[in-house]
Amino acid sequence: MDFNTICRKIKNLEIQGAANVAKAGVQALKLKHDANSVKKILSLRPTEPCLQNAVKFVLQDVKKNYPLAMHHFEEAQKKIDEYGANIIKQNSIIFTHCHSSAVTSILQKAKKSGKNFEVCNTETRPKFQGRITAEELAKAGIKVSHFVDSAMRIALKKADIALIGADAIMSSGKVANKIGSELVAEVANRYDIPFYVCTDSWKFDHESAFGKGVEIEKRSPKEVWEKPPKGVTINNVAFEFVNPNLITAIISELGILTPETFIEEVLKNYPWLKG
Ligand code: RUB
Repeated sequence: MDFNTICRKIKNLEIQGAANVAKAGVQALKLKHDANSVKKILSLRPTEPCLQNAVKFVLQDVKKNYPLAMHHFEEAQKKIDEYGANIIKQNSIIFTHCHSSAVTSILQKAKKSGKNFEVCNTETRPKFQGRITAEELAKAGIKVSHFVDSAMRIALKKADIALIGADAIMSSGKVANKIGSELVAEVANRYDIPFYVCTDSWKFDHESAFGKGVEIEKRSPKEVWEKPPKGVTINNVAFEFVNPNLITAIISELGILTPETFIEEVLKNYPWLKG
């Protein structure tokens, strides 16, 4: 793919999910890294710290660090798969929302290692990323029950654990992910269902892009309602924060850790993410 094609696909969500966006972003960076191109890449999904962090890392030395960044993503996911697949119990039900490559990769790994389980997932309006999840898992031979978003409580009540992805992890331990994620967390807590966030730790946002006062990404109203009646304002909020006290643990390449310990470990392992 050429530079402009990658940028277009990130912008219009043909490439979606924080990790895929970051990987595609650094591929674009490898092709073009003059000041304007860098600015363009960073502007595609401005509230995705994984993209921002990966670009920052690669820009230090494009030739040397591009392969290192790709290697990081690959190796981190292998570890996330190991840790995550271990917590999937035989004959259990897993709930997930939206499409997270970290989550689907864990589930595929668990299936390959002989675990038998079922997944309940929600369609995730307005862009229906839940369908990508359902399709991917079904192709891997995993049984999937698909629900409309407003049936989330019913779907979740059936589950033994909930797994979601992350777009950003703040220094406060708050996790940003697709709209609906804190609702999942609150319902899970109400029914004592363990709630895990599955993520590459490069999604840590030291500057806390959202917390800095930057608004959470609001996408086009047209995604929700093509031609709404006059007087109706569409609020297409794409993400929300999950409070750390609702999170059982964060599953990353650094292990299965509470949000607080996760932040400590990220800063220990990747000091360059601080600045
Ligand atoms: C996708 C989304 C995903 C995270 C994590 O939103 O919220 O849960 O990005 O994904 P969108 P991953 O479709 O708007 O990008 O685990 O693949 O990084």
